[in-house]
Amino acid sequence: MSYVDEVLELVKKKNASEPEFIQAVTEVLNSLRPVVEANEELYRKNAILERITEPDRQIMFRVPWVDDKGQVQVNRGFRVQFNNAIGPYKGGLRLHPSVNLGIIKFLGFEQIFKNSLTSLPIGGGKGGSDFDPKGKSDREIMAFCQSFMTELSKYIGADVDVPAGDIGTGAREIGFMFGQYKRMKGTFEGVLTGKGLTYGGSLARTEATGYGLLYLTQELMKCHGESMEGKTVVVSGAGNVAIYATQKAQQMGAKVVTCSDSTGWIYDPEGIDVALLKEVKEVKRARLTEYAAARPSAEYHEGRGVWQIQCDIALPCATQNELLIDDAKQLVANGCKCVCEGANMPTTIDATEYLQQNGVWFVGGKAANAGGVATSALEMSQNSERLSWSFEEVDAKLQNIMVNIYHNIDDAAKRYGMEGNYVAGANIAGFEKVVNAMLAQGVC
Ligand code: NDP
Ligand code: 2IT
Repeated sequence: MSYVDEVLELVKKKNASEPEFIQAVTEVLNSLRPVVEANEELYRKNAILERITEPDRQIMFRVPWVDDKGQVQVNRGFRVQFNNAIGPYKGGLRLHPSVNLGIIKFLGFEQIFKNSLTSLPIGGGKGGSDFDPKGKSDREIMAFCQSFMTELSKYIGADVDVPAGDIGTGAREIGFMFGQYKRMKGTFEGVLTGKGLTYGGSLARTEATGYGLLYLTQELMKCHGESMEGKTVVVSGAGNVAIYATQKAQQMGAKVVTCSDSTGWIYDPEGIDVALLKEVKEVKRARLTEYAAARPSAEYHEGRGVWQIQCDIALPCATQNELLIDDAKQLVANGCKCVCEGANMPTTIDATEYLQQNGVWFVGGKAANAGGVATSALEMSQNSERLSWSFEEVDAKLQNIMVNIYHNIDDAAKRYGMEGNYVAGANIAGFEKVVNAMLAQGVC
């Protein structure tokens, strides 16, 4: 049996109840086959694949908090510190009722390769809780965040592990958590990113994931002799990534005609009104029905359905496994040319393969959504030097990083005879740097 197959078997056996983690590892290891085969003896002797698929540590803890009725509630908190070969653990905190250890592990595992691709010194980690922020008052959110950070503060630090936002965790939650960390530790340090601008946050971090996704997509289109101008774009999600992806796509001259949330989706043939979407989602924290009610050109549909709309470019920006094989078939049938993932693992493995086999330019989240964490690393740099850079300076660095990521993954795919396979290119380019660092640092 090949080394890759051996380790895949082992990972499946050891993590049998974690389907998302197995999915993420299967995708990565399968695409690393040519690199592993070229270095099989060295990697096997050093147990590189066993080590990279086993987190340094996984922390699970109770999060008790009191709701507005005086009732004590209990959630489960997680932090998976996966790999710090190239820098302190770095990755977001997801607050969503679906969160479990397997989901946090898949996200932490992907973060290793994504963070490596940014070219900045950050390792891979992820955390969160099965807490559901929906419908909670600001006081309840604060009570949860304070309790969560009371325990998490024991394991993180500006040079140890630097969490940030993800689904359900935005500026409000980061603020409450930062305040509690400061109380627990008595130090004002860059222990979280995505902070408010008045206490160490970076300009352009809010926009960075969505903007970065479009900078990479634009470069991909350019390298195929195309531009964003006049293209029809379908976006899923209506959160941080989706909103700023939509905004940047429109600034580039494309028309974004959909968005979605956990209950339904919008088709707006005149183009999504970003100011209205921001008002509904960022300010009112309301359902998309409110968007439809305020916008005569928009249709609201219950359930899921954005992938059935005709488009040139599809940008999944909501959550994992939201673009399935039938959606991939529909996209291809409708003439979609390009799919770039704003979310983490939104496309299933069979859907990814179908898109690739049918000539769709497909860039996975590890490359396409790396702009968020890259800008987090820029926030860490600013915190370290106790300075703040202008929006233009951060945005220019972000653009540069995303263009470089595209060329690095394209080159890595070509080096291994897989031109156009950006999934393999991203995994290989991300892996090479981490492996070099692991080998240099010995058995640890
Ligand atoms: P938000 O919480 O801001 O938004 C998430 C959006 O997706 C919401 O519109 C939400 O609907 C929808 N959604 C969430 N879960 C589901 C579900 N199970 N089914 C259908 N819709 C769902 O999160 P982000 O925009 O920050 O994150 C979106 C994706 O991007 C995630 O995969 C995240 O890991 C990834 N990502 C985020 C980065 C960041 O910097 N924030 C960086 C890189 C990747 P509703 O409004 O109803 O809650
Ligand atoms: O998935 C991701 O890359 C994020 N949620 C952002 C992580 C970060 O540390 O900014």
